[in-house]
Amino acid sequence: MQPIKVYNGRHGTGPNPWKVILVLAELDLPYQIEWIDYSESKEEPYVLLNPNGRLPAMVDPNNGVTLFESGAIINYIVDVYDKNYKLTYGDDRLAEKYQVQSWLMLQMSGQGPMFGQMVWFTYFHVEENLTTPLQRYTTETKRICSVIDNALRRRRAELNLSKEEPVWLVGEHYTYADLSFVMWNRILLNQSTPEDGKWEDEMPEFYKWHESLISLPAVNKVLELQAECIRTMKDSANEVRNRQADARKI
Ligand SMILES: N[C@@H](CCC(=O)N[C@@H](CS)C(=O)NCC(=O)O)C(=O)O
Repeated sequence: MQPIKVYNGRHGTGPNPWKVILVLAELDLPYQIEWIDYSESKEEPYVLLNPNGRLPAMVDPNNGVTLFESGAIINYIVDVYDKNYKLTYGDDRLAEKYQVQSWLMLQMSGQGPMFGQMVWFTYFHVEENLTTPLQRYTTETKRICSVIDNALRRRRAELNLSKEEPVWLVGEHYTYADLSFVMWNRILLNQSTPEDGKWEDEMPEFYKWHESLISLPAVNKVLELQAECIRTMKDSANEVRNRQADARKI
């Protein structure tokens, strides 16, 4: 099998390409990261792969398939390559098969955009300290975390699991839905705490779930690779940050 190409923005701080890479790594599939500068992402030739001009895009030379949007790419990889249902459920578990989709949709429509806007208004927006949008996106971000925290608590009770056992969003094993949340949660948990306490106290199931996910060997390996890329490569996202900083001075 030829490696699946995943386009990533130099130097790899953006979470979305890594969501795809986590799934590829979990399925032990060969992949190759194609690095581009963020400044090249809005122009041809890249927009021929991703008309939305964002990262990631995926090219699978084995089947001649080119896709954009991380959720669609994950769906494709799992449909085509996860024949043993390591990260999903088969037609004999129809409810679970589509519940996994529900959570991926929440990740794509809720977690990604809300967390993303929170980061934007914290670090990138031209006007600094705009409290209303920041409050809105921070509240939404925490609300989504608490949706997950509550769902995991209910699952633990349904499955009668002890406090020490890991619990997952759907069924009894982790799926691509759990994995899809890792990269954004990592940014959130590394940078902030809930207003009046620690994540482990305020949202214990959410916190433990994230800890279980980042301890998975394949996930851990990808996180190390990301850290290495950030350490050793040119930071093209800095160009965006500098442009914003200049605009703030005007
Ligand atoms: N919904 C898209 C979001 C893609 C996205 O926003 N990617 C970021 C990198 S993680 C990006 O390209 N940012 C540059 C920009 O917004 O111009 C997906 O999940 O693929």
